[in-house]
Amino acid sequence: MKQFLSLFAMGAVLAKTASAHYIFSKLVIDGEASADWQYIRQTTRSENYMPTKYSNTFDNLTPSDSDFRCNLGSFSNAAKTEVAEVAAGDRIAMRLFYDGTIAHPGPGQVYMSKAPSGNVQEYEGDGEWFKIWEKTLCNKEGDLTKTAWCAYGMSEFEFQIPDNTPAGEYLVRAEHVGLHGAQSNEAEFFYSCAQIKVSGSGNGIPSLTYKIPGLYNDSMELFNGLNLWVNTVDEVEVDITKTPVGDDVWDGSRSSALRSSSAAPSATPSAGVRSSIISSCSL
Ligand SMILES: *[C@@H]1O[C@H](CO)[C@@H](O)[C@H](O)[C@H]1NC(C)=O
Ligand SMILES: [Cu+2]
Repeated sequence: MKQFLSLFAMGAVLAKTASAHYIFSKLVIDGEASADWQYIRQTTRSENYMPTKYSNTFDNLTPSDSDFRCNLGSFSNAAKTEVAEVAAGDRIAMRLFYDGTIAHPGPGQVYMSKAPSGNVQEYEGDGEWFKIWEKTLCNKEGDLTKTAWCAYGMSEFEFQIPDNTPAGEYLVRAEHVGLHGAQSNEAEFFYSCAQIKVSGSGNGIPSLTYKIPGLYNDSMELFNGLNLWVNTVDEVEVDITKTPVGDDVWDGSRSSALRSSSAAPSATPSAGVRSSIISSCSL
């Protein structure tokens, strides 16, 4: 955020406070929030809400590392993290630590990965990941540095486990990316993973899968080069399509998903998502 200090001195001071940052710590099932880290693997970072970045890192963790899967050291807590039972088709949510809100501009997404052994508490997340939820630009006329983004002001991501998800144990990785520092290769990634056991008789096959790390890199302009204060909404959308953020989410089907030719953000946030938008500027 060094550039910010000179450009936006007031905002940048706020940016240094913990309240500007966030991490998903609670799983919400049937409207009821779990305890922090009951179902979500706790990171071993000294300040768990700090972002992961490509440069000017907090503790050397970058999106190119294995721990970009579920956050630093979190696999060491996997065995003591419970596994939540859900049915395919259920709507669940991942909520932020301290009921914080997302105070950075950028996309939010949820990925899942099935534990090949059947036991998610032993799964490092080195298998295939697929995307089940995506929120990019909801208000294209809005301020790209704030409320243009669907996720801005949210305190949780609410999403559906696709109807046809095969039964088994999965990691569910919620992620928000703050793009306010992308002009200096300092996009900020906030993410963690829940452990769930999906029941049902689903037989869907995710057609578009990713590895983590490998999902993103800093040759992608969205994370390194984009400038939300300078670029147009069209330019932002083009940059989105050149990353997995622009890929279609898997809807549970067996047929292969087509890669979208243009970003197709949902027009409205999902019904259960809190829509309170915070008005203060805390970069
Ligand atoms: C970054 O990702 C893109 C898209 O997957 C890929 O084409 C490119 O080769 C990658 N660049 C590096 C340096 O890994
Ligand atoms: Cu920040």
